[in-house]
Amino acid sequence: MQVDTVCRLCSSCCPITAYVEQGRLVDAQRKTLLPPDKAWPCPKLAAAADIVYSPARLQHPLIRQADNSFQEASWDEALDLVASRLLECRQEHGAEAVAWLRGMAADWGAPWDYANRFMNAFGSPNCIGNGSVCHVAREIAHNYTYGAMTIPQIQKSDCIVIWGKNDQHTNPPAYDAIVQARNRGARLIVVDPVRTGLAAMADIWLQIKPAHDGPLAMAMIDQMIRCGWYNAEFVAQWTTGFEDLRQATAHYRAEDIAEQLSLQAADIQAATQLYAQSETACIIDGNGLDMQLEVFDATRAVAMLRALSGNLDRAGGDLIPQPVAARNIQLKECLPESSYPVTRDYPLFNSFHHNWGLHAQSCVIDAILEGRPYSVKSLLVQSGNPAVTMTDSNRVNQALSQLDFLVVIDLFMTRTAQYADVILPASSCFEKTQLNRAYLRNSLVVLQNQVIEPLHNSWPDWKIIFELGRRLGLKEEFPWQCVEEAIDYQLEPSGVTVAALREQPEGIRSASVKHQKYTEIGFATPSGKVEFASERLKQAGFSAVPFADGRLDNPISFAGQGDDYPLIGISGARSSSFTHSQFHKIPMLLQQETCAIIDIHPDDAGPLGISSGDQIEITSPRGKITLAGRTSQNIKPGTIRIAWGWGETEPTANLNSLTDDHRRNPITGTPGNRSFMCRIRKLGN
Ligand SMILES: Nc1nc2c(c(=O)[nH]1)N[C@H]1C(S)=C(S)[C@@H](COP(=O)(O)OP(=O)(O)OC[C@H]3O[C@@H](n4cnc5c(=O)[nH]c(N)nc54)[C@H](O)[C@@H]3O)O[C@H]1N2
Ligand SMILES: Nc1nc2c(c(=O)[nH]1)N[C@H]1C(S)=C(S)[C@@H](COP(=O)(O)OP(=O)(O)OC[C@H]3O[C@@H](n4cnc5c(=O)[nH]c(N)nc54)[C@H](O)[C@@H]3O)O[C@H]1N2
Ligand code: SF4
Ligand SMILES: [Mo]
Repeated sequence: MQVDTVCRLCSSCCPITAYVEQGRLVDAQRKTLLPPDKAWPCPKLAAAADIVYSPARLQHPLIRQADNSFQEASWDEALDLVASRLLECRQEHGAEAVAWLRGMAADWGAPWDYANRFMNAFGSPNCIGNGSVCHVAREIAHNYTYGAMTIPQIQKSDCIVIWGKNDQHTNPPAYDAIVQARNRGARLIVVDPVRTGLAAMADIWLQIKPAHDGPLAMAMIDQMIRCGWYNAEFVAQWTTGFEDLRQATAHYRAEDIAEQLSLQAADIQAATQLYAQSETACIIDGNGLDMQLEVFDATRAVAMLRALSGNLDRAGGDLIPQPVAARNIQLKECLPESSYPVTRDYPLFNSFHHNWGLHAQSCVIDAILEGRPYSVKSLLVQSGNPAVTMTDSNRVNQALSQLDFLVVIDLFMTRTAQYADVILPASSCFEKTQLNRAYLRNSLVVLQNQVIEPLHNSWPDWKIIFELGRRLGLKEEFPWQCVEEAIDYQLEPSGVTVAALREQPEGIRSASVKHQKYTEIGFATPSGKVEFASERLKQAGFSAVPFADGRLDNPISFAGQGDDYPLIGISGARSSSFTHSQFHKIPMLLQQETCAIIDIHPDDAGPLGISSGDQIEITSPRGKITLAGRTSQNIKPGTIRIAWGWGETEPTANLNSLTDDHRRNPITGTPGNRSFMCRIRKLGN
């Protein structure tokens, strides 16, 4: 039997066909426009059955005993215990002392809405996602510029700019599209401090100094304006603040600043000319801009290039999405007016989108450890592994151990779950039907279909939340007996149903794709135009224009701490074989990548007597880790690249033991765990 569904082993949400024999998942293939032998393979999907049937899967609910061991329990026992402890906590400390912390795994679609609905109905404003270190921090910057996060139209583009993204490892459908575009002659510009596969195939690769993307974008804007390489008609009619932007960019002449970005002015100029003078051009921005202290203004400056070049919302440019008309089911209106979330200090980030909710995740740790702005005593962690993936692991681990009550909903016994009082075993993505946000974003709805029955005694996330809600007296809020009912309710305004989606596995388009929609409805900003200068930001005490003060220095964690930490540590890159902290115990995936590696340029390795294979200790002001060294020309001298995600299986290689959560972006609360100062030494010396 074969089942059309969506893979959720990572956030790419690829449409796939799953093959089932006698109720068992045996294989899965990604659907692609390319011939199968030409499509980029995904090792995680190839290992899907090994992941699903891994002997390490959690099989039953577990409850911690007085002697600290875990005892298997029935769902009734476990959920009754969770419900009674949450009610006790609410009684004693108020509902807001209960928080829900979400990782990326169970999706940002309906499962995110269910968690928000649950918390809002319970009375706590604290349902918090991890978007401050992921793409939501970029999304707000797009939003403040032209009202929505754009989608690059790779297939029809003459020039593709890849800015801090590595689709070859993180998004195979996009990678296929880039390769296809390249084959038909599209030009490629890559901005990345690392020589990735995409950088190697680029026409122009700007090997930027980590975390200096904002000034680079400003230099490109400066040149476009000075050379007249911008769409003057669009700018005159559809933008505000052009003159303010022009003045700000005067600080960022390519000739003056190139050296500080580790670039050549001529390369910046060539990239700008290619981008600006291509008939159509799109920009794919990525996680290289996230987790940076300057994420907001850097992304804003990049976003402004799209508007200046006239590529906004046109074929081959960057599409303003047409969201599917879905019901907002989060029940935010249930919260008392006086309540405020632990993320209170980031009001713009909290409110920029009608259903993104809260994402300044570091605030949860502040609340647990420091009672700031008030104490969180009980925490539910769903589909995330904060002990490894959140910034400054020592601080996070201290917080997890200090909680009165911790519930973890996961497939595996993670480092986070080890702190839990109750562990609830979730079903994998192949064991449940789900509505993903990726398919609510832009007109085409594709359903993630259940492929096999839930394994062991696991439950899908939706069922765990609905059942827990009902135990807390929220029967009216969770009336649905199956997920199909819930999805149909949410999709009702669009007219799309689960039954229809199952009939049309390629998806249902809720609206036909339109370009230049702004000519009819404007942009979703207060002025209805693209805002080079934002009055909203000014009113909130921030600079209306990005980088108006001409700043260039110190956007890296621990910068300015002297010679003790001379190297810039780059977090990443992601590997095709793993999703963050996941799958490092799956033998088939481990075969391809056996251990955590740090890349060091030979110029840095030589004087320290380092050769490939040596054990290298990396130290930052927060901690130390040890990884296997590899000399590499893929990075510049002065930078090292540290493998991501190994902290789950190798705690001594946990990258976030090095990162800093003190300094954060003032708008998004984003710490700088993508780039930070550190030092290295060869062990055994
Ligand atoms: N230094 C540094 N820090 C980073 C990053 C980095 O590159 N460098 N990346 C950041 C980014 S972009 C992100 S998104 C975060 C990721 O942070 P997390 O979301 O915490 O990352 P994962 O390790 O993928 O953890 C997901 C957990 O969910 C479980 N899981 C999988 N599927 C399901 C499911 O269907 N239901 C439930 N309940 N659980 C499930 C998995 O077993 C796993 O334990 O990390 C961030 N932190
Ligand atoms: N296989 C796999 N796929 C995944 C994931 C996974 O863990 N594994 N995670 C999923 C998630 S949650 C996310 S957020 C996406 C992220 O997907 P991507 O956005 O592709 O993220 P990364 O590969 O972490 O980083 C992208 C590139 O940014 C570069 N970079 C680092 N520092 C800088 C900088 O200062 N400036 C610039 N311009 N570039 C920089 C890195 O070298 C890297 O090549 O991937 C998703 N897909
Ligand atoms: S990239 Fe691979 S693991 Fe991620 S969703 Fe697509 S097929 Fe699944
Ligand atoms: Mo992410």
